[in-house]
Amino acid sequence: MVRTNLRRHLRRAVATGAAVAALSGIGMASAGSASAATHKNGVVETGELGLYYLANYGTPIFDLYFSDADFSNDVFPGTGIRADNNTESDWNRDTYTWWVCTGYNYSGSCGYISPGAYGNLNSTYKNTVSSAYFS
Ligand SMILES: [Ca+2]
Ligand SMILES: [Ca+2]
Repeated sequence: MVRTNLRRHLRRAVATGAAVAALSGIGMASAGSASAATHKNGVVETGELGLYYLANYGTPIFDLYFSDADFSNDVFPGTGIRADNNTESDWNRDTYTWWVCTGYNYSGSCGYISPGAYGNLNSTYKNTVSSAYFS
């Protein structure tokens, strides 16, 4: 139920920039009934960074609540698809800035995703992200 709603509203937000306000409203409304975000359950909850397998928020989703220095031991939750070097779009649903890096242990090229920001990863980060942290 929650997953379905999130996906529907995310798609709306992507399709029309004007829906961003509505998306925020949904997040606040659900915060009262939902508990803390569940790390790596395939749903981008409040406080998480979502990294998507495909561009334009195509699922499955690798969702991070904690920083992860090495994606090589991760798959997209519920799948056998590796998360390392395999993500094409992002959604920062956190109040912190998240950084994604092309190398392990936050090395290589690192780029930031501001709180609330979402988009397709550019050519530097598309299918190259191997670690991520918030600050
Ligand atoms: Ca989650
Ligand atoms: Ca890991």
